[in-house]
Amino acid sequence: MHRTRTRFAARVHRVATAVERRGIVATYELHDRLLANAASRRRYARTRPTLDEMQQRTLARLREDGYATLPLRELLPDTSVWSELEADAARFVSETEAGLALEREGGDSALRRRPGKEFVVRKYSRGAQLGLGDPWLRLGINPRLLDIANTYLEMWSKLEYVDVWYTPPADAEERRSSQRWHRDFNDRHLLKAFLYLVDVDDRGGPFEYVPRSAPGGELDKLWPWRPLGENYPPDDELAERIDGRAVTFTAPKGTLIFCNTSGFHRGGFATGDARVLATFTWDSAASLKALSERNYTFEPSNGAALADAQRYALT
Ligand SMILES: O=C(O)CCC(=O)C(=O)O
Repeated sequence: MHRTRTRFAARVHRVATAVERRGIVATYELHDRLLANAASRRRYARTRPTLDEMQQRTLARLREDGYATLPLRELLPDTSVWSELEADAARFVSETEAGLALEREGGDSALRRRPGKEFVVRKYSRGAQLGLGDPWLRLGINPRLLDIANTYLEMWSKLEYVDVWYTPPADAEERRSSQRWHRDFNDRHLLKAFLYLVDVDDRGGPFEYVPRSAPGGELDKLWPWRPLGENYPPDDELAERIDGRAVTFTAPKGTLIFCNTSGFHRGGFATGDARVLATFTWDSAASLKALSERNYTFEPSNGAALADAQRYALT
């Protein structure tokens, strides 16, 4: 009797999960085609930003290959922006290294990690309350970056994730989770940026990407992106299919990598030095309705002037 009930419960659970998954997919598609994203597309169409030549070059590369890189200082020549980011990153690195030393001695630290991806220490992880005093949040809505994101996505985007990551050299032999080839689950309308805060060589866990594998690219049929789809194909099969076409981003500190990570990518398998980077995700309102959740709450401050597209990105 007990065995029968258990089997029945397992079946109910399976059916309930399948129904729930169908609901999530339907909600996403509805918001992508008809509701939230339709409104974001209209907003974008009414107020298309004007891009300068460097932004246009970045956009053209993104459209062609799904990625584009440039030194941050070329996009943002104001040196005070970089100095503030660098000082904040240095504080995060020294707090993280102190926490890691404590853990090595058997103590408990307050370092933030996520289950399943413990190899990354995060400045914010989830539940951060961020205002315009935060230099990383400000970078995520800086019009020099946000205008590229919105033009690439052809809609007003949402800044879904902002964080700084410290990835120590791997203590495992094998690649795990995002160190393996995968497509991000968040959205088919997706742009990420990674800003290297240290020099990253081939032993520093460089980011890697398969050009033209994002939706609309010539390799988009390889284990294609789907809402709640199977995003991690067997590594050896993928390696065989892409046949050496992946790009490895070894690059100096200050390099900004824009990338549509609904295409195949991996990284963070550091074997030499620790890797430190800031990361930003812009995606669509439909993603926030169904597939993803912001990792921060925006705390507006009185009197701070935000353009409409910036406010939209944060709320
Ligand atoms: O750490 C990396 O280089 C890869 C990160 C990644 O997979 C992601 O942000 O989706």
